[in-house]
Amino acid sequence: MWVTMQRRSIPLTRSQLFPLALAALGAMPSDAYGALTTPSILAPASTPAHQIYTLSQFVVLITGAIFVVVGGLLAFVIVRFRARKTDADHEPAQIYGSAQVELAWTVIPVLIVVVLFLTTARIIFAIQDAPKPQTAVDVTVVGHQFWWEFRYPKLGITTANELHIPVNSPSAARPTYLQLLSADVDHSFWVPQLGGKTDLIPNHPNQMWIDAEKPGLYLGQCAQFCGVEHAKMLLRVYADPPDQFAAWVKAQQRPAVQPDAQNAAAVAGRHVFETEACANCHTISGTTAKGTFGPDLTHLMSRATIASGIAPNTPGNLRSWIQDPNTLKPGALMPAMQLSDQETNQVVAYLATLQ
Ligand code: HEC
Ligand SMILES: [Cu+2]
Repeated sequence: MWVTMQRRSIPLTRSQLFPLALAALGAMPSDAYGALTTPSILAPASTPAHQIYTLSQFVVLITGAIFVVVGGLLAFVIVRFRARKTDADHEPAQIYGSAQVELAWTVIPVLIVVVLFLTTARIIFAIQDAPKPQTAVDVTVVGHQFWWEFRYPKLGITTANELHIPVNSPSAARPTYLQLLSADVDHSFWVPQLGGKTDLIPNHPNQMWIDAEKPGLYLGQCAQFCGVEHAKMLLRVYADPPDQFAAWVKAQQRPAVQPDAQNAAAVAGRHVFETEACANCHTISGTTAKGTFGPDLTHLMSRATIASGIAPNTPGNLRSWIQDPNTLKPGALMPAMQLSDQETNQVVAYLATLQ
């Protein structure tokens, strides 16, 4: 998806419209990672998403029936009572007031609205009040302009932009409970296949939960305008089978890899990183870098993308990013650090060791 997103043209081109149209038809193209290129509300893969989808089908059914009845009556009246050449040229009989008809067109819509309201409220409470199992994974999500911080307080992990959750199985429920916070302005966490939108509001913690039913990558997006780069604040949620999730947790809990003394560029790169301002904004565990303004880079190389899903995590993109983040993501809140070419190469060599 981000291949399409890197293009900056605002009016949708035909090639961009095509996947959208396909998605609308229910035939949804997927990218190399097997994720739907257009995150779709029509392919739920989590309990809350299924409940929302079922509710939306019910609402479409009722509103569709209203459309058919109203549209049908209208078409019938237009045809049946159209002006004819043989019509007398005086007005037809005018009828004023009919208690029965007026009562009907007031009471029936009120009943329909009450039914829609009650079913919606029932689903909202069913999702919100679902009991939290002991085995649930807790994640604190912090929205930043324009990236996501993910902390697993019980597991002692901090990462960014790519959330890993265990896949759920009916025999061993393992939902993930998200505590949603914001470091600056309003953001909104939305991974359509996994659940509804929930806002991240400063000083107002919100909660939601998700439980992917099959392993895979689910894409999402910040769904609340939060500044110039809001559109490039993408979300990637990896639902891992239990053993893979356990392995990921273990790898993330390790402190950062120390660069091999043989790798002179990486050793020099670490020095540049620790002595330049990088260390004020980024954390790399086991070094003097303890900044929290930007993403934790301790296991940078375990992520497939950088800068909130906007570019693949390759040495080339890391280099462009460090030279000037604005080339990849205009408006990003990381300054161009004016490093020399040599320093940039060293820093990239160091970052590339951070498995
Ligand atoms: C003023 C604070 C600040 C400084 C200084 C800074 N960064 Fe950043 N950095 C950020 C922010 C904020 C982001 C997230 C930007 C976004 O995605 O919108 C970021 C993102 C990154 C990323 C991508 C991380 C990811 O997982 O997506 C890398 C790599 C990075 N910075 C490396 C560096 C290096 C190397 C330096 C020093 C040469 C540096 N940064 C200096 C704030 C800073
Ligand atoms: Cu946002």
